[in-house]
Amino acid sequence: MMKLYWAPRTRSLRALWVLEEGVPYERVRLDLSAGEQKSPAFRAINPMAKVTALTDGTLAVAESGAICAYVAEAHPEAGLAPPVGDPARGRYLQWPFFSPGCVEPAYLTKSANVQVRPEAAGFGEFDRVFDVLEGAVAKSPLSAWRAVLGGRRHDRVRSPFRNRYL
Ligand SMILES: N[C@@H](CCC(=O)N[C@@H](CS)C(=O)NCC(=O)O)C(=O)O
Repeated sequence: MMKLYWAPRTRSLRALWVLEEGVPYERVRLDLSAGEQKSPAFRAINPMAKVTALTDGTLAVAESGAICAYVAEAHPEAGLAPPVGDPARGRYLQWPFFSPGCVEPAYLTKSANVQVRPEAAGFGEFDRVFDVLEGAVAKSPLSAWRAVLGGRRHDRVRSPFRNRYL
């Protein structure tokens, strides 16, 4: 059985959400304020000492986007991702990379008031990131998640998930 190491109000929510869409798994909650993410036992799973991480038998995967992709591939019967060869797969792969690659550095540089040349920054500039995101969402309110979930499970995104984990 897959085990997800998580903590509330963190990036682990991405992986938790995908698992909640219909894959059997076990949750292991870490207390970040107590430093449980820095324990030797957890560092053996994720040497970055950060949530989130997933184990599946003897293998371990870290990085929330990678975990989402791993879960979808390990459980094709759950219909979480467009199969290889499906034209929807391109957009499906785009969004898990867009968050750590564009959204997070855009927020971080803005909140730290750091100026970067748009040509040098992978995310360009803050407003461009959110224009692109809003454009995708405007096409269809759930388009990003539709992409992530392969257009099949979007009817379930308003599940009790929010109340349980946010
Ligand atoms: N790129 C990683 C980010 C992991 C990350 O930054 N985790 C934070 C919570 S959102 C964390 O564990 N912070 C606790 C610490 O650094 O001690 C992912 O997407 O999984």
